[in-house]
Amino acid sequence: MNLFNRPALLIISSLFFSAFSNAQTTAPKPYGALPTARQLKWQETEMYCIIHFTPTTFQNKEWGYGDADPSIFNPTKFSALQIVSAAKAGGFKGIVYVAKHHDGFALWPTKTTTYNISKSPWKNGKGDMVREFQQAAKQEGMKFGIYCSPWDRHNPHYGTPAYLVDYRNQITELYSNYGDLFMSWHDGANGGDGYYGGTNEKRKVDQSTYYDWMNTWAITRKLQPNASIFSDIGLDVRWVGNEKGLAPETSWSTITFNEKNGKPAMPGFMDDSNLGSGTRNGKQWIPFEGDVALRPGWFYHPEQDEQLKSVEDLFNIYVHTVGRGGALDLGLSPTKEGILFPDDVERLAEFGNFLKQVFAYNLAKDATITLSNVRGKSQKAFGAAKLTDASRYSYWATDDKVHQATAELTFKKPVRFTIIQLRENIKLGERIDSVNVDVFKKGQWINLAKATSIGANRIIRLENSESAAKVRIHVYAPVAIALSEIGLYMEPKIKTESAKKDKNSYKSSGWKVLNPAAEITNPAYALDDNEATAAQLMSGNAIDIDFGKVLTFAAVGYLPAQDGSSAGAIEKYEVLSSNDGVKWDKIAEGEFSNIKANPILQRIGLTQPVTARYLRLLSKQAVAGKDGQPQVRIAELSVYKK
Ligand code: FUL
Repeated sequence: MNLFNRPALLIISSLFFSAFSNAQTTAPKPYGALPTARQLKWQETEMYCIIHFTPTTFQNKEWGYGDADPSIFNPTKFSALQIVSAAKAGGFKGIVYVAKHHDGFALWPTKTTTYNISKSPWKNGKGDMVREFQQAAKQEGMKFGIYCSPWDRHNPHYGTPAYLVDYRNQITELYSNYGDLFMSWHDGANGGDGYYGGTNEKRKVDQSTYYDWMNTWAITRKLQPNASIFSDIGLDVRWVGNEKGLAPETSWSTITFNEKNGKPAMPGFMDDSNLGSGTRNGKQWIPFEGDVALRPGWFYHPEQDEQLKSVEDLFNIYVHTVGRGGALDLGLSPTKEGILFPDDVERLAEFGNFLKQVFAYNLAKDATITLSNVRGKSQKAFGAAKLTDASRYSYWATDDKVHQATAELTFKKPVRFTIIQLRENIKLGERIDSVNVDVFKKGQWINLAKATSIGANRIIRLENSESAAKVRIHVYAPVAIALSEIGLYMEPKIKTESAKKDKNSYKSSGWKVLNPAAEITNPAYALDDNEATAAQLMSGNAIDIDFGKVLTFAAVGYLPAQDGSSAGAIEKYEVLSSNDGVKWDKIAEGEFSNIKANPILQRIGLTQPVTARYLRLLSKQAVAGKDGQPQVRIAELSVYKK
């Protein structure tokens, strides 16, 4: 060989290789809709708490009507720090404070309405709750966000253009004076009856136009460019479609919002059929938030002190929210004293500790990972080490033409795990269609689990722990893969707290439903102590019960159907009692606030105990179902001694 030709050969070959590897070591082209920088920060937050503490707390209601006297708002032990630090101990990274709920009472000294905190006795009218929470969040190193309800049951102008001016001034104040916000939170519960300056009437708004959201949100963007805008159809974050904190198995971070009656979707005005699932290859990157309260309701109710979610409930919710590519927004409810109930503080700490234990060590770090393809053969840029470095944005990538590939994890000895965690590098979009997780057993690969919609985070939680020395992740995508993390974790055992039954509830054995058979289907289901079944009123609007003997009761309970649909849930009710089943006396009436979004047990406290043999629950308004569906559904009816 001519020695002189060697350098030339080297140059040619290195030129060839660098051209080749350049083509292969550049990042894959982004795919589909992409998150903005603001949304990336939000995705990284993963868990935050929303705090409801307004005069409604003092009324023991879920929705204030707008007529509460400000003098009732007077917490005696208020400590924002106690609340915020409990959230932090739970592993949460931010808080959203409800600066104004549907009752219209402003928790900060605003110029926009006299119905505000300065009229309360708390701190002699010199207090500012929004400031208190902002400062506590700052002190604890938590992010801070604000919820200002668009629906306002106090404002006399609600329903007219003048209210929109007030509302915009409110968010302008809130977004100008309380530092950098990570979230701007609105909901879609709008219009209905209320106090409205003493007129006590029903005001309906056209939710497709009334709030002129695009221009209203322009204020948010200008004043708080880093705040992710949440609503049921938010600009940055969407609602998951229920208040249970549960996203469906497949939940894409991209979505195409469906138009309704030819008009663009707006908060409270939409076809909500794909809120949970999102849309594969949807037009926009708008991942979901799952909101759910630690207690059954968003506000504190002493009768719910024994109904806190357990650590298992909370972890299940975590897996169905954070573990499905969205965020968990957990509702905290301070008591009238202005602090969290001690059990709530304890439960948050238990949950935070549990999470720490689950994710303490990624077993995948102990594996040798073999990849079926590595982009440009560049282990350094896109190889196995990227999969366990706990960085969301470093990633294993395949060549452009390779749309399915495997990552094989081999351990020196079998490892036991209950959780498989996967993340995509979402800066490059939601690329993966699906994955199969296989384990090598008795000489062959066996499928252990499958998943779709990976996105920012996907947690597959196994029902039973699995032990294997070889685990394979098989990934399928329409383009090159960009997977950033593989995690295997073993969760510790949880002490299961059994749900406590209300001791004050009368036993329903021997009770009878009196309605004629033609009116009601499965009447006994309303009294069978089984939450999974429901009696259905096919016509008429009342259910009549005979206790078989005279009872003295101080409260009545109504549980709407628990099958995930709120159709047939009573929204406005009357309760009547009778001693002969002929002459009836009204003993209570009112609304079951928020029952449509959160169909939980409703407890009606009577002004004084009633002694009677017969009970009637009358529906004056119920959540409409599809045509032909029952008018009213009743999973359980109960009465309580206290
Ligand atoms: C809903 C409201 O109607 C509830 O009262 C609660 O504030 C929840 C977080 O949002 O839309």
